Amino acid sequence: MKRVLMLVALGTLLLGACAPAAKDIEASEVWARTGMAGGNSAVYMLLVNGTSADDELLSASSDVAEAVELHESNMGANGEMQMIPQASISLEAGTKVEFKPGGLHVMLIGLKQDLKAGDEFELTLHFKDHADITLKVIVKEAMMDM
Ligand SMILES: [Cu+2]
Repeated sequence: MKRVLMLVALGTLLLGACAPAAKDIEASEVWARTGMAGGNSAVYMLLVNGTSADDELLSASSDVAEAVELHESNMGANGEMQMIPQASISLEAGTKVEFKPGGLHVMLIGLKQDLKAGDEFELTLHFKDHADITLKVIVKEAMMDM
């Protein structure tokens, strides 16, 4: 009886040691730039697909904005930053996609409330295959414009 209990305890330890490697789709470093009610903001994150299946981010939703879109900022021919709406963002198995100022971002259009540094809100990601993932987003002051 005692030996069985010890084996169970050891098994739990081994499982615990394996846990940190991402075996799922996970988002980290999730933050949004500050914004005013009626204005816009953007959410940035590191999205990792630790599964063995390709997937796609199709859309996102949040209660803090009238509309949420997937955008990519690009330098236009005239030297001005443009934001191009993305129908979806490919997330191949074992890869990561970085959403950052000047690149991919989740655009929050028509904020229903001020987003001040330190505020938190929820954002839900919708995938082609994976179940929805709801994230806690922390608002920060951004150094760079878009
Ligand atoms: Cu945008």
